[in-house]
Amino acid sequence: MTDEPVVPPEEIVIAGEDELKKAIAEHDANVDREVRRLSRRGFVVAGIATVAAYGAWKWLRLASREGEVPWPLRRGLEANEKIAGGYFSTRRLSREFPASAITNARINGGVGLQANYDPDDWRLTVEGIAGQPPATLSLADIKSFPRRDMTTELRCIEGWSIIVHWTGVRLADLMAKFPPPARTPYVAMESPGRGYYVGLDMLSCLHPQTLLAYELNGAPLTWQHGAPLRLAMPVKYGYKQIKRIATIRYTNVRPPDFWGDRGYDWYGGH
Ligand SMILES: Nc1nc2c(c(=O)[nH]1)N[C@H]1C(S)=C(S)[C@@H](COP(=O)(O)O)O[C@H]1N2
Ligand SMILES: [Mo]
Repeated sequence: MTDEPVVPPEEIVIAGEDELKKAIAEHDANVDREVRRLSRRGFVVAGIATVAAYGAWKWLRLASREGEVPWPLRRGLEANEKIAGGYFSTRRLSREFPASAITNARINGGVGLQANYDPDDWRLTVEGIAGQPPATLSLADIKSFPRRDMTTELRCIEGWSIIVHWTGVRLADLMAKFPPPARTPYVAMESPGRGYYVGLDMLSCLHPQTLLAYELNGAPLTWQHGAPLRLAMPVKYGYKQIKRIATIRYTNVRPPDFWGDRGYDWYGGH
């Protein structure tokens, strides 16, 4: 394979990005306040970062349907949550790699996936669109948006990383056609039946390297990689990159997150 020059994607200019940042910070602060309210009710905690993270987790747990899960302390990730929220910029790009850097794909995490499904039956529902009922899209509808390619790192929090060539459409392009109400801070994504689910901040969703991907390393996604459509989001760890997305929902309430509910940092940036 000959190496193409690595061209950075063109910038996305978000009208009112600072305002949106403020809205996300305000909503995050509400989560932290709720956390502190709960922590006053007798949680034993060490340090403000732990208070916030534990509370946020507790708060998210209340909204989750999962059973009791022990709380693994992950101080590094708790610090990460604060940093990721405060300093994120859609202009800070993840590194892109030449084709020669692509590594073998790995499969990790099959929650919410099944082998025997018919991609023709698949639809994506977008909920919470400003002033409009939910939109239902087929894969052909998704492919009508401009095709984007990128070769980026997929980093799993378990300690491995691979270089992947992704093809898909920018989430920001889809969101321009189906816009959220102004200053909406969060986006929830779910696999069919909510088997797997992630919560994302709006700025990360508008990042130019956040793709709804339908191909991996030049071939249509296999079911293990999340066919027909999954998130490719190099600014976040793998656990945020939900496979087989069925629902995208804009929301003012910080959405629960499958691995967030199990103790990982809600932002999951790196
Ligand atoms: N639906 C679903 N999406 C998921 C997961 C999962 O279990 N179910 N695992 C996540 C994790 S932890 C990682 S590291 C990546 C791995 O993507 P890959 O299997 O395509 O390498 O998928 C993410 N998306
Ligand atoms: Mo992962």
